[in-house]
Amino acid sequence: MARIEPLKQWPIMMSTWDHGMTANTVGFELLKKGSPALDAVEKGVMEVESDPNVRTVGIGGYPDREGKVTLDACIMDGDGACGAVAFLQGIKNPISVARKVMQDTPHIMLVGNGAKQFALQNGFKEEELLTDASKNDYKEWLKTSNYKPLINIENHDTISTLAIDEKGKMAGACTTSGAAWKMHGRVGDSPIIGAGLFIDGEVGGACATGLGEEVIRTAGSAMVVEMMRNGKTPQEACKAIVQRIIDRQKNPHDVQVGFMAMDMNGQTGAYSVQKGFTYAVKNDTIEELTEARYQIK
Ligand code: SD4
Repeated sequence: MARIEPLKQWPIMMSTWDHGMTANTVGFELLKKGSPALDAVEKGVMEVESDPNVRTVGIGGYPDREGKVTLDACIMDGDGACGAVAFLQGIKNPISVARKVMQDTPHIMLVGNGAKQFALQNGFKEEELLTDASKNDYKEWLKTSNYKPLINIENHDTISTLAIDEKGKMAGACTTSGAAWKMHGRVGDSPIIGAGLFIDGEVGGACATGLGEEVIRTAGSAMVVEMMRNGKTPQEACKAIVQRIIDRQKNPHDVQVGFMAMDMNGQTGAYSVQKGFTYAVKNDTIEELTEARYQIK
């Protein structure tokens, strides 16, 4: 019997939150020109990192409780190549530093001063990332210094993105300023391969946004990809990990986590703990922003 080939929807790109539309526009243009998925995801999220009005990624991101903007990012492709930086200060585009770590070092992750030193040695410019808006918000926050490390509706919006290029290769990227008012030195899920992002070229990819501690605890993105390997659709796999996270909570209403996934055919899915998680998808026929299904009504 003739084998029916599944529908291939590539090139395709999907990215978290409303600013995912911006990342997709930049990345998809590259995909259409035949650029590799790695370029598309890097350049797509750089656009968001470089926008001071996006308060949760790159320059202009909310600072930690000491008033410092510290950035986390990682990048990965379907062959298992990956790079990451964490607790990086003074460099606007951590995703590009992560890519350099991937391509030019024998390591996967550099953190803090070491990551900064590596960036400066590789031609990245040091910049003030604390904008006037962030300074003002920090001053306001200092009045109460209410440290509530829960990510719910406000203070989040990491950009994570997955893309498949014209050759059918997948890559993904994830970049964030992390939880607002976090402890100095805190690193979330976003730069951790397997937590904030995971790609397996035989199966597909997944990425996360929201309360990073819960994503790390469940090895969230790696788990979604493994569930897809075992037969779940991207949507079913995202739903299953969200349910696992909810089952661990005393008060699931206090927590927001969202996952987004794509298989190697370009079939997409997303799911979140609560209402409000949006994601953008773009290919030749679709350009849309969708609110993910969620578990807690
Ligand atoms: C973190 N996961 O640092 C990130 C924050 C985030 O949407 O994704 N917000 O925990």
